[in-house]
Amino acid sequence: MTQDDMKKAAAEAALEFVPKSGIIGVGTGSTANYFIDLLATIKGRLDGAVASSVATAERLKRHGIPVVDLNEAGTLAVYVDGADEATVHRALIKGGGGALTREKIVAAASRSFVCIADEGKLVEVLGRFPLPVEVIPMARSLVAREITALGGEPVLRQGFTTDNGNVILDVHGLKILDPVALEERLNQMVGVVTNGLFARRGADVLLLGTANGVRRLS
Ligand code: ABF
Repeated sequence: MTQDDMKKAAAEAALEFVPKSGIIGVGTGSTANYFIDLLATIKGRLDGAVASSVATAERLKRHGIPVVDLNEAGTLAVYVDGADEATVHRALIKGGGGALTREKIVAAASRSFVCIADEGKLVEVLGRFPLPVEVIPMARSLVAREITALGGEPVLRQGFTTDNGNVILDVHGLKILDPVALEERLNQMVGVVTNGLFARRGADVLLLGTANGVRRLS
């Protein structure tokens, strides 16, 4: 079984969390793309979807799934999205694709967050994947100094601007033993828009594609 097969299997398992009607949230990345393609097969029962990125909105539209503004959608029943790293406690690092702020907003607006990934994303300690931090451009150096003081090595993502017009610092060299505390600490830094730790509100359900089927953690 390839990594892509495992992503697809996780995406397929997420279909059972799609309600019989209404609007759902849809994330970004290759695993989320598999989910969007599968969602197209049951699109008749949905009123639409809120997208966590411009790229996802375009893919949804190509499949004929109406894209709804979150401000018009109210509370969403479920948000389905991938991750860059996950623990068995369902704490996540997200944002490798740069859409972390919108992803966190859509997750916060959803009653349930179903995370889909291949088993290669499961780690004991978060941090081998560089932690993305979205920063207002004029605060880039200030925030980088504060992150360095915390023991991280921030690297500016070159040639990248977020959908919100900001920059991303990818923080290397972290061993994140207390993801909730680090998420809160980073959120308090002036100039930080969002960080890629989803720990205060992690996934409610984690569906991991493995060589032996889909492992469900909830
Ligand atoms: C989004 O897509 C991001 O939060 C994460 O960075 C990425 C995972 O991508 P993939 O499914 O391609 O590994 O969910």
